[in-house]
Amino acid sequence: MTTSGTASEDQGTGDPEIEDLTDLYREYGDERLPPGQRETDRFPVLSKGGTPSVDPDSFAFEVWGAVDEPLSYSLSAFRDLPAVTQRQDFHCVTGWSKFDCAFTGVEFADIVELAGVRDDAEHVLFHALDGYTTNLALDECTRDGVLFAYGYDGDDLPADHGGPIRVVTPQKYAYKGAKWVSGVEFLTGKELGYWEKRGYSDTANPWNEERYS
Ligand SMILES: Nc1nc2c(c(=O)[nH]1)N[C@H]1C(S)=C(S)[C@@H](COP(=O)(O)O)O[C@H]1N2
Ligand SMILES: [Mo]
Repeated sequence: MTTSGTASEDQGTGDPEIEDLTDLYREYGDERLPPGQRETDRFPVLSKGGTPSVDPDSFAFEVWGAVDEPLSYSLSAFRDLPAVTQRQDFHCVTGWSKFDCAFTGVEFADIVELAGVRDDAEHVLFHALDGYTTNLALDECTRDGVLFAYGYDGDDLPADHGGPIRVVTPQKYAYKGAKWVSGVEFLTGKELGYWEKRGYSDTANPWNEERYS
């Protein structure tokens, strides 16, 4: 049913540059489709408000908090960082899942290295240009698949889907992936994000149906 394997033996698209992370579910459950989800071929847009307009020339991606080296990147500097392209699945807490999304971007773990994240950092709060925030434990963010993505299916990430940069979290419900992400704050103590403050799960594991808190 699913393809698996390393990038070099990729069977899904035949593109050796694309790393296949669609078997990541095996760590969490028996089925690729999490319980209570239905698969869709579309890629619906789900936002709490409208799509913010972003000026690519003044946009800055920032990293701050419990770090030795706070960072600030222009969009072009961010796109010059080492990047990966991964095929991964996308699970919205409202019940739809989209398989085989090809996202290109910077691995979260690379940002941890670049910023010199301190040993006492245990949590992360993502900040977005529409005022959205979402939180995760740091050790969840450094797993394979968590990207600051700026490409989708070989093109720039569309604005409705969070361009210029969004977070993707294939092992979590997609509200953990901030669209229009403007920065990431490393924290020693947990702070809840927008939906987490409104009753959605802090941990958000789809294979355990961790939808609400
Ligand atoms: N900044 C921001 N990020 C966000 C949201 C939002 O409203 N604002 N919605 C979240 C939710 S609930 C989901 S399911 C996904 C939807 O991403 P999509 O619109 O690309 O499908 O984005 C998540 N990230
Ligand atoms: Mo969602």
